Amino acid sequence: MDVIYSPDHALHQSPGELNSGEFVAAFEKPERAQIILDRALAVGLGPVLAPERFPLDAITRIHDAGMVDLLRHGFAEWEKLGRKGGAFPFTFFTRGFRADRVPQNLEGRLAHYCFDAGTPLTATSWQAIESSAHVALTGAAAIVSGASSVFSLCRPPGHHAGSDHYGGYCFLNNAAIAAQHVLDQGAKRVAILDVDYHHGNGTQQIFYQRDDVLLVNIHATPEQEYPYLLGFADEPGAGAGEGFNLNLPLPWGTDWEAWSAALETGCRRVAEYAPDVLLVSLGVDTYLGDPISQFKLDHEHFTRMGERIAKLGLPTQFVMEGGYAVAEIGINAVNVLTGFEG
Ligand code: Q9C
Ligand code: ZN
Repeated sequence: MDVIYSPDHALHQSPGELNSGEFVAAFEKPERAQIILDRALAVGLGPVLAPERFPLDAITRIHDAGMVDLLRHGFAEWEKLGRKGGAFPFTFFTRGFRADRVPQNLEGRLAHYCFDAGTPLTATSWQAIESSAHVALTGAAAIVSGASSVFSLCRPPGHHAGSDHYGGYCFLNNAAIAAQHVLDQGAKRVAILDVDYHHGNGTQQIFYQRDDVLLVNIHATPEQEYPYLLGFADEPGAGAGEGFNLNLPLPWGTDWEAWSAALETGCRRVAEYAPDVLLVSLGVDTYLGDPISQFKLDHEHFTRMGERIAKLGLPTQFVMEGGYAVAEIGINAVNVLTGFEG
């Protein structure tokens, strides 16, 4: 399958993140995408293509214009204030605060839109963020043109970014932007299967009230794991979207046996929905060696995962999300794709 990749991802290099009360080196780093690309080339997965450019409208179909403006221009303001390091908030929006007033002040805008201290903006972050969305959009366009599968090697990842909030190493929701593009080009129904270790809270928020996107999420239970505040089993969707959100939370320590049972449940729901297109939010932080995660999948399980997804027989776009065991990330991600190809 074609691999969509831009070297511009390396323009986002997080200076660090808050982890258990300490500022530590970022887990989400440029080597991740480079190693996945190297592995894709080594196994001859397919031609590597550069992304096309898309109008900003393809992004603001999903995201609040004020948030996009902060991502584009926030760091320049931060720099003018003489700040060192990446731009991120020190105070956060929560219950009781005014949701209807977007502050003009930079600190206020960061507090309004950003929900954690792991997602800093740097001088060149926007170029990487935009390129990642374009990598997703180019993959979506390939599917619209009749490709049976494509791999969008997105970085930074996207599934924690909601319509008007960002965090969890994610700025723009690449998978959601791709899904909307496919719908805007005439598809009637899109399913998103999110296999990242963490719950895709942003994707859920974006499509929660809609029935034209089915979202199935397999992830570590928020009772134990980030993002803590969303991703429980009793979140079925609302309004027209009721019945079109399926969360399959699993406890720390989950192995392939339990994880693959959830995949089976999720795949059956996708098949029942009979979408025109399947998008896979492909995180491989379910790997047993992942430094921030607590599931127990090994290399060969990623191959099995790809094989099961292929059995759905749907045009499928894979969009890269998380995975932080950098040395093994290429093997794990590409195993899903070669498993899919059979
Ligand atoms: N103790 C994705 O996988 N917090 N994002 C980690 C580590 C944030 C993960 C803290 C995890 C975000 C796309
Ligand atoms: Zn993750």
